[in-house]
Amino acid sequence: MFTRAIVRPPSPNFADGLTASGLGAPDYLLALRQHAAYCAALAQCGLELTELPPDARFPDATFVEDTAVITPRCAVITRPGAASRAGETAAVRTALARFFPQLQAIEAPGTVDGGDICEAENHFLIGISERTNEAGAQQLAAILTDAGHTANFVDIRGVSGILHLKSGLTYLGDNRLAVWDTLAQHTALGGYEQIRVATGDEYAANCIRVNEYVLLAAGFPAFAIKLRGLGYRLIELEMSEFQKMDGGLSCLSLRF
Ligand code: CIR
Repeated sequence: MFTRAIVRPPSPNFADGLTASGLGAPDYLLALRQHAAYCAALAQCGLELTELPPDARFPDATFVEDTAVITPRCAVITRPGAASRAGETAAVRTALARFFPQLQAIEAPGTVDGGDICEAENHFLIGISERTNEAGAQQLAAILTDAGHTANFVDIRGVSGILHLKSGLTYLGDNRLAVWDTLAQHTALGGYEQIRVATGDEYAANCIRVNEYVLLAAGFPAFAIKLRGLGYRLIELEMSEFQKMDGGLSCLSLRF
């Protein structure tokens, strides 16, 4: 069960962040409304939110998930793989220190983006990507295993169109992964029941299980029907402005 989340609304220069989506510039006011609806959904799931102030020095800082990895046994400040995002961790470190006196951290030359880390019960899938390098993945795996978790690596550098591991998959609970067709054969993912996300619906794979609900991007009716058919209670959220900046549902919060 999650009880808390950290969120950070987009700053007015949100459109200056990194993106390769080719979907055009986001509308800031619409992004704010979508962010508010996202926060309301987390509250509906029973979470108490800590809201960090936007910071115009870091237009990607609304994607707060990338700055930390939090488990029931440890909390780790990451070292984001994009130079423009490095400074985002300071405010998150301060906020998390309240809840986690023993914060750990990824050190140079390691880089880790939280979006590459998928928690599946006690096991962690660690994506190695353009953002999370092997040194960072090794450091994180060592921290997690010291804490009593298990971890393995999923190298996604050859998978086209993926930014982070969790752009392409979500752990739904009950040994189930929602996963892109193009990732499904990955050897590291063989042990899970796979709920396939069809080509064309890729953005929907970044959903999040939060207590009794699954939060899902709006606009993917076939995938929503599939999840409802499996018994999940869905909250569908408009995410268009975050999608333009290559961000998904998971990236907008740190849940613990
Ligand atoms: C970036 O490229 O870093 C941001 N524009 C989007 C980050 C999305 N984060 C995530 O998927 N965890």
